[in-house]
Amino acid sequence: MKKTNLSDYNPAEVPSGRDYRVGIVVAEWNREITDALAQGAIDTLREHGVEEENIQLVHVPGSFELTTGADLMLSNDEELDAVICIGCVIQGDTRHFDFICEAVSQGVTNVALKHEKPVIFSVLTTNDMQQAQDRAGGKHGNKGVEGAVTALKMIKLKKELES
Ligand code: RBF
Repeated sequence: MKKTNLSDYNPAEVPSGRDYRVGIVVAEWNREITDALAQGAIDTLREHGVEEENIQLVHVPGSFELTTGADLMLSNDEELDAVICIGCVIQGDTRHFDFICEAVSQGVTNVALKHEKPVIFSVLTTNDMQQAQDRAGGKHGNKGVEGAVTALKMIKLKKELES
C-alpha cells in the first residue's frame, strides 16, 4: 500500500475555531518529538481561528500521565471544548511499551466519555526514533496537525448535536 502524508487535509473542510477553547497536554518523554507535535497542533489551531488565549498548554512527565493531565484540565475549566493528548512512546526492550500504549489509549477514551468532550489521541507509538521523526514534521507529516484538525471537527460535531 502506498504510504501517504496523512497530514495533507482540505482546509476548507475544517471548521473555524474562532470561539473554541482547546487544551493541549504534552508528555515530556521524547521531548524533541512531542514539542514538534505540539507546535504542529498549535499552528494548526491558530490557522483555523482559535485565539491564542483560548489555547491552554500543560506538560506531564510521560505519556502514561496524559490521561490524568487531560482529566485535570477538563475538571478545572468547564469552558474547555476539547483536549489534545500528545506523546511519543518508543518500543524498548521491555514490555513497558505495551502497558503504556494500552493505558493511554483506553484512558483517553475514558476521559472523553467521563467529560462528554472530545479528547484526542495524538500519541505516536513507534518501533524507533526514525519512525517518530517521520511523523513529527518528517516525511509522513505531523500527527499534531492531524490532532488539531480532529479536535476542531469533533468540537463542531458536539455543538451541532447539542443545538
Ligand atoms: N513515556 C513516554 O512518553 N514514552 C516512552 O517511550 C516511555 N518509555 C518508558 C519506558 C520505561 C521503561 C519506563 C519506566 C517509563 C517510560 N515512560 C515513557 C514514562 C511513562 O509514560 C510514565 O511517565 C512513567 O512510567 C511514570 O508513570
